[in-house]
Amino acid sequence: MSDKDLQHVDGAYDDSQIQILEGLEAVRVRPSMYIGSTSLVGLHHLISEIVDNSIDEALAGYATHIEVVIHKDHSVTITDDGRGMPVGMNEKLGISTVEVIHTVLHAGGKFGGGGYKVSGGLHGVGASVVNALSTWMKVEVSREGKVHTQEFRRGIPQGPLKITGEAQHTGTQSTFLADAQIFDTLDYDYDILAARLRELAFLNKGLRISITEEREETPLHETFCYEGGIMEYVEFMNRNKEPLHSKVIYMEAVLDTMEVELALQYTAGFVENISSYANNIVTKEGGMHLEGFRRALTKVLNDYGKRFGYIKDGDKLSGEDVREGLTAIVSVKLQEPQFEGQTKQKLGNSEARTVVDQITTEKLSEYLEENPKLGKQILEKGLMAARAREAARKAREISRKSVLESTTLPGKLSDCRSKDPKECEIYLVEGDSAGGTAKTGRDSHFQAVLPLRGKIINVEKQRLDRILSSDSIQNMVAAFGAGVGNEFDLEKLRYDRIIIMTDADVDGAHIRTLLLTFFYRYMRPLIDNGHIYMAMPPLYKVTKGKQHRYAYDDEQKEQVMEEMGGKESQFEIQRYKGLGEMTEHQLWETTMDPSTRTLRRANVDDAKVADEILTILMGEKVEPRREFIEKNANKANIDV
Ligand code: 0RA
Repeated sequence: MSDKDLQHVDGAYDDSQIQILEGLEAVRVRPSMYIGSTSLVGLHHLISEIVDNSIDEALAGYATHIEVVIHKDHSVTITDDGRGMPVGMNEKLGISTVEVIHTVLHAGGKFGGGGYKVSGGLHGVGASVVNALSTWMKVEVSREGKVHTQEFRRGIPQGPLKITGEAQHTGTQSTFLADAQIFDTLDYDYDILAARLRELAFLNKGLRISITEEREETPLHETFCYEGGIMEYVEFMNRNKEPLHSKVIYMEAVLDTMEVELALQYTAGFVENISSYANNIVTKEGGMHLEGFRRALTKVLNDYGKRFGYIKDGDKLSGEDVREGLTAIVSVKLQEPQFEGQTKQKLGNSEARTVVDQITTEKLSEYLEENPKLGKQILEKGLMAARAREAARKAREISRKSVLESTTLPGKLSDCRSKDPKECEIYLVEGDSAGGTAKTGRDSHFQAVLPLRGKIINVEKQRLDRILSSDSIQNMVAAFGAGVGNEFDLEKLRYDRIIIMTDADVDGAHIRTLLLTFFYRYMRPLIDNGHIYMAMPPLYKVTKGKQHRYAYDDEQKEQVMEEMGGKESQFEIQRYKGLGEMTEHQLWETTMDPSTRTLRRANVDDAKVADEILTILMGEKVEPRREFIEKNANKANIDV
């Protein structure tokens, strides 16, 4: 620093001034220590620092509008209509408060004594850091009927705060040009900034925030203002989803100086989407406020469920169950936020847990009492999730057992003698009677048979969780030996070919649909790698004298008869009502003998269509897409 830089400071070339200049210099030497990085992220940080101060003024109840303008020359102006920064003299330092704010490190947010209840405080470094990292900066404060202006270059005041005009309103306007010597880029990303400003508008209901980008030929401009605050945020987050209830549940309260706002809405989906904030800062790692919310949500829904008979004695919904399909925002504003964790994005204040828990418990219980229909819907959704989770757990357990101790094969399985998976195949057969025929008729060296209980699935009522808990499915998991779900391991598969052998009727088609869907969702590699086949048992046996042939549908039957020739009365036609009606020899000859049988390999499309159909039929999707079903069911050889 040269003496010339300090000359404006009337005579006060003392220790405090030197300290200030050393402070600003430190920021320029190690900018990342103050703003994280000098990349685009750091550049955007400059705007946040200034905007945060204006947000604080809005939180204090004074500012209602914040405007951000990105100019052609890469400078940025941020304007608010608050009270205006204090312009009086700071006696201790001998300079104006405006100058203190722009030159003294860590002065942000906490200056002015008793100024704010809460502050965005993660950075708290504020205007002085922005100033130090800007080629130039200009601040204009309107208050007490005057405009007060001060300019800086690389943090150094170019003169004291001066009155430069008359003011009709109050407010603060800051313009700065980020220093190209410091930042890798000065190219602000409009979309990123707009998204952050929109988020801030959601988090501070009623606050109007606008952004203008003047660099484009046709300037971009957006204004964000949400009277509903985070309630509208949840609606926005769910805009492409199917809400379970039309109204977002919203709660707010102030307890022990902490402001808590909660908004939640369940969707028909399964993903949990909860964002938490402390003083407008996203807490990606969660923290105490989120813990309080989760704990209360689980507790309230369990209590409610028990009281109204949805949950039976001894049963319990887990946290995961009650959060399935939930979109929520937890936003707290508190006096001294403690940010912890790897990325300082976790709220550490333990009082936040108590307060959020208390408010959620009280308000949500109240809300459910008043809206029993919604209470029922939420409880049913949670119970569904609990069932699915239990079924998945069971299936995992079974597969783990079977992988570890491969001797515990299901009792229903008639395994083959060969232990070489490459030559082995397994027939999944509908019903015990057909299973018996297949078992006697097969070549037991390489062919295994697993009868599946041919119970017809009531697609209106059944969901995948039930399917997973069925004996048949569990037997398959154990027999295949490769696990299920995320733990599925193709290497462990005990059979190269898995052949679905069902009757050629509607029930058979249902079972086939169900199996394909199950493989698609829980054993996907089986489909992707072509291990799934569909057997094609014939529908007719056409006999003429000592000759006989099989036909797979009516058309083929006619064709076969024509080919064999002769009068109608010479033919004996047998129609198989099911596989169980065939003799073991017939079954072998038509469907199981590798040299004569026809197998159809199931592909991803078949499985996808099956999955889609089952999903729709089971009501996972609200809008039934009949047209889709009918169009595709044919293609995939599935009856509905
Ligand atoms: C402290 C006290 C007062 C205003 C502010 C801070 C203030 C700071 C910023 C930063 C950006 N915009 C701002 N608006 C206001 C006013 C104290 C009083 O009027 O008594």
